[in-house]
Amino acid sequence: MTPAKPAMPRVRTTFISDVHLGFRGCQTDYLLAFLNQLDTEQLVLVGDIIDLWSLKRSMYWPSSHEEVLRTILRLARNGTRVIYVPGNHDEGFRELCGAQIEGIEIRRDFIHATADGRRYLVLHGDDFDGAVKFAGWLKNLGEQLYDFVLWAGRGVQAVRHRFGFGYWSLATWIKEQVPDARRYIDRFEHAAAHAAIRHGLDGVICGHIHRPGIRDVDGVRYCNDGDWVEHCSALIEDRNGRLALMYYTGEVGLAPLLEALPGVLSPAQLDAAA
Ligand SMILES: [Mn+2]
Repeated sequence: MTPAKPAMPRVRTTFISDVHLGFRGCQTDYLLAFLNQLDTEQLVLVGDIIDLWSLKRSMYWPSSHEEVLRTILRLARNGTRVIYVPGNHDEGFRELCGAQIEGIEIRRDFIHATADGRRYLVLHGDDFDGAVKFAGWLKNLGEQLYDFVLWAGRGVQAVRHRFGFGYWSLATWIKEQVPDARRYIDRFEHAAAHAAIRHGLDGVICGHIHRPGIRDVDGVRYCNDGDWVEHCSALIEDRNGRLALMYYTGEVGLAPLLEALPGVLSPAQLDAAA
């Protein structure tokens, strides 16, 4: 007898960004495993889903990248509300803001109301590059060097995997060694938080800097859903409106990870509460 598949907790909203399809650094295996297990009422794509800059530099479009798009379209067909907020690497899609294509709503930004009534500004985050007034490590390092570091990191990861070590990102480690990195992140977080304050909202949800995090900044909540190049992270809203970050690098099934998030009820707990 095969053991019963653990039931997947249903979450209210899943935010992901900075997937960078068309770029070699995209962790499609983990992302596909994540999306194929996920049971979410809403999926919000917070920008840089397709990396048009990278595709312009060199055409790279393996079937796994195509499969990510197919999986997202399938979720939309099967009743998940999908909202796409283009970022700077997929800026071309901003011309389609306001349109609905294959059931996917395309928006420049929008206000997300959580189940407990809090209101968050959702946008990619490149809007704050000007306010940060600091080129940031991505530009300092240069796109080409970032590519190289991610490539080298995959080599390191392959060796680690062979010897049974878990996922680890060379690019993240390098950025942690850059003294100005923390200053850049602080400025970005403050600029994002102040956009929420200006609009009289409870918080902001964004991506862009490839740095997942949830923090209270100047009285509002700053949430960054991270990326699928280094961190393989998502921001999850449970049925009660609580927001939590999760990381998925495929070592275990998704169900136990979701159940371990604060506030996410397992199907059994939901039954007991009904
Ligand atoms: Mn971006």
